[in-house]
Amino acid sequence: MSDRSSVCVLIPTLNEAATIGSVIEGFQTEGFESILVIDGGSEDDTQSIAEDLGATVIEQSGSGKGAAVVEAVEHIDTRHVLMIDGDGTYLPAQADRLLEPLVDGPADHVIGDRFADMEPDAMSRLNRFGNRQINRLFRLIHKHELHDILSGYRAFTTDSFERLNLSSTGFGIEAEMTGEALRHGQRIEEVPITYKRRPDMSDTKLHPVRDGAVILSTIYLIARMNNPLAFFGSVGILGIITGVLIGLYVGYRWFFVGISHEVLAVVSSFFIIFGFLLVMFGVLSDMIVSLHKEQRQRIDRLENLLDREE
Ligand SMILES: Nc1nc2c(ncn2[C@@H]2O[C@H](COP(=O)(O)OP(=O)(O)OP(=O)(O)O)[C@@H](O)[C@H]2O)c(=O)[nH]1
Ligand SMILES: [Mg+2]
Repeated sequence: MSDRSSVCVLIPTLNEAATIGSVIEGFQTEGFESILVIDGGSEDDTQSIAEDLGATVIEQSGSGKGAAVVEAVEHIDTRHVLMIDGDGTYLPAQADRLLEPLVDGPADHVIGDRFADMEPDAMSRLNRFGNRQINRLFRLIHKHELHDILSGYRAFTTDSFERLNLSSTGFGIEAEMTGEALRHGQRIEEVPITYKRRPDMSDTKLHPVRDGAVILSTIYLIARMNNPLAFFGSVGILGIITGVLIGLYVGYRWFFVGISHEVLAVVSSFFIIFGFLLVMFGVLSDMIVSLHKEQRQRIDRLENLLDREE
């Protein structure tokens, strides 16, 4: 069992009265004393239940899970943070699985992989499909083998979290944390966990279509920083393909029908030139990112050396 005193359990909540009590008690049974609930202004008894059990409760100043997590970490002064949803879908008894790679091993950020052991109806078909596609896209962009980047059960060092540039206020936060951690060269590990379904009397806060779109646009924006070639290149190649298709049509009409389409020919050239420019821009940005990464690794090494000497 890892040392509990270096860990703060962080629980973002919004109307989770049905489950918050058992989540907190679960962690107390496991020996955790520092439990911080960051509440989004629940209209049920979430806050009072948590307070009665001895947890620290803060009401967030803005709104959204992402904003809540960022605000909460500012209040934390332990070395490690264990983050979990308040909806009883994750098991406090599996805390050590997430903490061990952090406390004993080399990891900076540990993600609980829900797909390792998921109750059959824990995720709707739409959510499961969306999750899988999002993970696939993320792997494609980052070339890093992760399978559940949107998991809400994770552990990280407070230090490593503070280095991330996070701007997602809502459910984009998990994707952004993962992408940012990779961009900063942090060591991410995935461990298998159990994912249970929400109890009947509690309501999800996730809107699959709206939040799915937010998450996808977050991933695309992170790609701009981590893999600009994919970001600009994909749009560029789309432009080139569009231009070539229009060009083929113009050529066909000219050769076989004898009609010339000057305006379309100009549009086609525009798309092709614009596409090439974007791809070139992507290649150049990619070089800048690589150089920047090298410099940052050097700075990180120096920082670590200085830390050790102090
Ligand atoms: N502080 C705060 N917490 C929030 C907010 N929105 C959601 N949460 C909490 O964030 C956690 C995750 O939200 P869920 O609705 O469970 O989202 P999910 O796990 O992706 O979806 P489910 O599959 O339905 O469980 C829960 O503990 C929510 O209570 C918010 O605006 N502010
Ligand atoms: Mg949940």
